[in-house]
Amino acid sequence: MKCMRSLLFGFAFFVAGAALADPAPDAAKRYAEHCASCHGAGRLGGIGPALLPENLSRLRRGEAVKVITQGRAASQMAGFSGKLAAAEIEALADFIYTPLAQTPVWGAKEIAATRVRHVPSAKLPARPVFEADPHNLFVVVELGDHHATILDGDRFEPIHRFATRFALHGGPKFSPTGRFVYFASRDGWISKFDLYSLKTVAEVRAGLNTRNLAVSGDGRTLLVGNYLPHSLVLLDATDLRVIKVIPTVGQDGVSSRVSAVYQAEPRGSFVAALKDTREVWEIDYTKRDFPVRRIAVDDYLDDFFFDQSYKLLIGSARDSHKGQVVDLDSGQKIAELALPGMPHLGSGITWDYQGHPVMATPNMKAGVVSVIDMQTWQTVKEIKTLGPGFFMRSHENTRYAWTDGFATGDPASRDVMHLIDKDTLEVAHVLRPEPGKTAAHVEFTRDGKYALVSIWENDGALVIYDADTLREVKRIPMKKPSGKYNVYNKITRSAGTSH
Ligand code: DHE
Repeated sequence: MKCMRSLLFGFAFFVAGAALADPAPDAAKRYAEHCASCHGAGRLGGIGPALLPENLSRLRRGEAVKVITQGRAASQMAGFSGKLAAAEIEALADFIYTPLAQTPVWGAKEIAATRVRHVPSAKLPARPVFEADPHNLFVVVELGDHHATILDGDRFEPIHRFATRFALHGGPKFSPTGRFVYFASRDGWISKFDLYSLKTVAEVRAGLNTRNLAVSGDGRTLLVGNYLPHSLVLLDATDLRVIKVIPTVGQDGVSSRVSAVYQAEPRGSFVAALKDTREVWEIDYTKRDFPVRRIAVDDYLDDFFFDQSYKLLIGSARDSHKGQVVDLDSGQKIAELALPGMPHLGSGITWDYQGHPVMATPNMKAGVVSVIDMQTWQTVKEIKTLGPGFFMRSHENTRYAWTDGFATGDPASRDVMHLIDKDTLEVAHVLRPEPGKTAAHVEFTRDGKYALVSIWENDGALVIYDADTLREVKRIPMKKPSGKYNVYNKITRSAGTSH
C-alpha cells in the first residue's frame, strides 16, 4: 500500500480491483474504500492533504478530475483512469467539493493530539552546525515539491534542503534571535525548524485550513489564524503546546474566518483581522490570559500591514477600492485610501520620499503600484506596470523597489520584474530574468547589495542580481521557489520587506 505525503493535491487511492460504473456511483463509499486511509475518514487530511472545499479552493474542479484520472507527476499519486470509471471519478470530485454537514471540531484536545516533538530542546547544539553568517541565511520555500532550502546569503550556496508540510503559505516567521523559523501550511500544520541544527524540532496541526502565523516579539508565543474552524490558536513557541483556542465570534454574533494575524512588537500585542465581521482584534501577549481587545472597523479586512511604529494599521478588503487606516491606540479610523484593484497589503512596504514616509503596494487586479503619503494619506502616484503584481520588496540600502507582474498570469507581464526608482517614482528598469517564465517575489541580502528573484516554475530557479549594477551573479535551479526570507531583514523588520 503506497500512501503519499502528497504533492499538489495528489489523491491517494487504493485499488481493490477494477471498478465498474454505477448508474449513480456511491462517492462516499468509493472515498472510504480508496481515499480515506491517506486523506482521513472525515476528509480532514492525514498523510495526504485535507479534501474539503475550503482547502481545495485554489484547485479547479476540472483539474481535480484530471489529477484523479491521470495522477500527478513527481508525486506518489497514480492515475486511476484504468481502475475507476469516469462517472466514479466525477462523483468523487463532486464529493470532495461538497461542504461537510457539520463544521469539524478542532479544539485544544484535537490539536494537542497531533503534536510531535522531533528533537527535545536539550539536544539542540549551542552553535550552528555549518560555517556561514546565521543572520544572512535565506529560507527559500519551494512549492514545486514541498521543500525548503536554507541558503548561505554570502556565498549563495544551499546549505540544506528538507521536506516541508504540504502547501506552505504566507511568510515563515522567525524567533527574535533568528535561530528558529516557524512555517504554516494551508492544511494547518505549524512546524518549528532550528536553523542551527538544521532540524525540524516540533510540529502541531493548529487548524484544518489556516491563513498564517505570527511570533510574539518576546519569542514566547505563536498565534495561528484559521479559516477552518473559525479560531485563533495560541501555542507555546518552545514546544508548540496549545495554550488557548479562541473562537472568532464577532460582537454581532457572527462566527468569522480569520484573514491574517501579525505581531506588533512595539505594542506587545498580536493583531488579527476578521474576514466575516467588521472587527480587528488586538491580543496582549504580555499577559498570560491573553485578553482580546475588539476594534470596530468600517469594512471587512482581508489583509493589512502596519506603519513602522506599529501604531497604525493599514487594511483593506480584497473586493473594495478603498483601504482604511486605523489608529490602534484610539481604535478610530483616521483616513481612507484610494486603492484601485485588490491591493496585496501583506506585500506593502514603506520608504522615505521627499522627506515623507510613503507606503507602496501592488494591486492584484490592476497594473499599477499605489504610492501613498503616510502623513496626508493621499495617493502620491499610481505607477503603471506591465501587469498586476503580487509581491513588492526593497531595502534601506538600495535605490529601487522591485515588483513583479505575475498576479493574473498574463503572458505579457508574468516574466518581468519592474524596478521602481524610490526617488523619482518612475519604473527605471524592466528585467526579464527568464523570458516566458514567471518571475516573482524578491528578497535582499542583509546589506541590500543583492536581490534574489524567483523563477516561479517547477523547473525554476533563484536568480541573484547585483542590486546596483543589475548584473546577474548566479542562478540556482529550484522547484517552483516562491517566497524567500532573509533572517536579518526579518528580525530587524526592515522597511523594505514584509514583517
Ligand atoms: Fe498569499 C502572504 C493572503 C494567494 C503566496 N498571502 C500572504 C499573506 C496573506 C495572503 C494575508 C500575509 C501572511 C504572512 O506572510 O504571514 N494569498 C492571500 C490570499 O488571500 C490569496 C489571494 C488567496 C488565497 O488562496 O489565500 C493568496 N498567496 C496566494 C497565492 O496564490 C500564492 C502566490 C501562492 C501560494 O503559496 O499559495 C501566495 N502569500 C504567498 C507568499 C506569501 C503570502 C509567498 C509571503 C509573502 C512574503 O514575502 O512575506
